[in-house]
Amino acid sequence: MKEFPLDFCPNTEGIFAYLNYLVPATRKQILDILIEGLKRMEYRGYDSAGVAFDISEETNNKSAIKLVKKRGKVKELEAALENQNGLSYTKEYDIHCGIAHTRWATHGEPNEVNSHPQRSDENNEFVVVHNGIITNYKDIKAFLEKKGFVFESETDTEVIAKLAKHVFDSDNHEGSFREIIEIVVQQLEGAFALVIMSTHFPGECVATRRGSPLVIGMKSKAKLCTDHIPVFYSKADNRGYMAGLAPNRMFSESEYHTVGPEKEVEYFFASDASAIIGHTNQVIYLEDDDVAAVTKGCLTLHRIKRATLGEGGLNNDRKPNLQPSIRKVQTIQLELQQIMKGNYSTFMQKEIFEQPESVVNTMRGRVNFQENKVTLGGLKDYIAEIKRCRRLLFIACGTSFHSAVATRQLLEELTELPVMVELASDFLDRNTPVFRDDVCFFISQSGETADTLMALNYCKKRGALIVGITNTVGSTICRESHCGVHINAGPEIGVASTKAYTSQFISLVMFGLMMCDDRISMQERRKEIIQGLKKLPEQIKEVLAIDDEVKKLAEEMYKEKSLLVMGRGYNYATCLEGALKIKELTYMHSEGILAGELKHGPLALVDKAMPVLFIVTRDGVYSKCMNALQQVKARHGEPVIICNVDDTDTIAHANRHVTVPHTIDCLQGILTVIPMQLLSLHIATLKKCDVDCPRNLAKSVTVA
Ligand code: G6Q
Repeated sequence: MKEFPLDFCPNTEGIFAYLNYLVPATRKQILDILIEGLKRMEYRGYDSAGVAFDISEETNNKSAIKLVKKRGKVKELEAALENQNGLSYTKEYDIHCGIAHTRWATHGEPNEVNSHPQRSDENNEFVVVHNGIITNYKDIKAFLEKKGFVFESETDTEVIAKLAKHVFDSDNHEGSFREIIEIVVQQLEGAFALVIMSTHFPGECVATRRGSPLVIGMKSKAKLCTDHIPVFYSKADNRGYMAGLAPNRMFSESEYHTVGPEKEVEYFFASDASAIIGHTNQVIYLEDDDVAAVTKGCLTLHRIKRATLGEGGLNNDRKPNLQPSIRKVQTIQLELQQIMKGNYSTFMQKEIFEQPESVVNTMRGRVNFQENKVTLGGLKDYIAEIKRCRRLLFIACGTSFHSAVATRQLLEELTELPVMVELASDFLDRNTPVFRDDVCFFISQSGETADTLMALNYCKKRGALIVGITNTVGSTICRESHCGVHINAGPEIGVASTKAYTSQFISLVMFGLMMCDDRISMQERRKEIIQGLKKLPEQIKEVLAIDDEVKKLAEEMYKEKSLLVMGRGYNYATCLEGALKIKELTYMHSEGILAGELKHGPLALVDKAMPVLFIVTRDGVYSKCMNALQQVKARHGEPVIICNVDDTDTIAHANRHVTVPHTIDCLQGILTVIPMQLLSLHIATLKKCDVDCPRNLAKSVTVA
């Protein structure tokens, strides 16, 4: 399976683990808690899920762990758990550890084998759930394969479980669970948060993190013994493996108790507090390289190296930064709902307001603003072939199609190649001729849209080079492409696409810039565009700041039956995309109209009663747009105008207006689309429509 090089992968998976100690719970209750924990993190976006739990009851009390994993949504996993033959759901456990995970594929496509938990062997001696990316997993995998381990998945995570077994077996089963995992994590490079359990240490678990969040919730009828947890320091021995405990003797592990010896307690481990807050608000946030262990109900924290000059750096008075030897128990105040959507009322609103960050993630590691260079890792091996191609075809559906319309003019300019932009369904209906020296781009947020995928297969069969532009790692379009680009917008939950559109738009602009990086005549233009990209995050924030003005517009418009959205040139795509947003969110008729086409028919629609929204910014077609605006006004139209800040000439023609910052012509569509996203959101809210799940629509149209 082809993987695009990942310059940056949003860390969105979900870890959840539950350990009850002297708190009786039936297997059903335990599994419900694990599933509920995953559901609380569904907003993070994922493509598969899995759990691991103890089945020593069914194995005549010989410690054993069962894994159940499913591709797809948590509800599929839940259904699979309900149909496990031979498992008792009423069996009660006084002590039990279970771990669960929702996966957002980074290495290996979304399927059961690649889902977490990942295991050490067929006996599930060590099973682990992991967020993040182990960057040196291939070296570790090669080392373990030499030791006779046989890998079953394509994941990086699997090396963690197998390495734990290797260490356990190498130490003749002497070390504690925590010491084994401390040795394991010292071999890992990259970002991770993980929770691991083992048949050798029933009722125990170890958790650690480096660069990926992990929070521990504590719940007990008994009052917590303390409002902080001491950190025990261990030191690495000369074999790179653990020696005994280090000098920190503030507390001895055996003496220290979170809630007192032999007291009932429950622990919850999660990627974020949203999965815990329903159980307890007493939490500890692990810090990088903390290792948390629960043994006999007691939670202890450990660090492998005390902070040295190099590790913790220097504080203000230039003394070594020694991490404090405690972690405070904190009380989270947030309500669950607030965490999942932040302070936003809907996921769509959250995703609109995430755009200053998502555009940064899209460009991260790809645009060098100092040297005005652009590198898309997933295309660099193919760019020479693409430069020699006969033509570029961009094929997509809906909003993704609009991102291609938005960048067509710029791509023609920068590549000097014929550029075709096609709706996938129509492209297939026409049996469009495709040739071996064509390069076909397939743009898809979900990477699963049936029409787009069928068009991809149609072009692939005809020998064209296939380039995927998607937001979903491991998606079918990802896998079926020869190469491609991840837009890295982060998971988009709202059915109506917003941040994916602007990230697709920018990804295509970056492609165009890459195509002409060696063209002397284009260096000035390239530099202007790259510097324009650099300003976008702040300019997007400026546009988001007019949300209240847009809301007022929505209050004046939401009872209307139709809305015509007009513009041309670089803003034509915004008209199409804005009209689509209005349609799919508010169920109001809306139409994107090319202003140059007005007198060829659409002008007949214009009168005093017909709502018109006109997008006009200071670019090469400004005067033509002003002519069209005059035509609308002459028919007693009363256009709402989206124009540039300080464009007093245009504002003079407007009945009402909102303004956006000025940017380079080819990027203006990123800023003019945002008022349209906000307008559709506010009208939908006023009309009490379901913003995140509009009627009749699905987030990914996987059937043609
Ligand atoms: C737009 C909708 C829809 C979507 C298409 C293509 O707001 O989300 O038009 O853009 O269905 O979906 P993909 O981008 O996932 O292929």
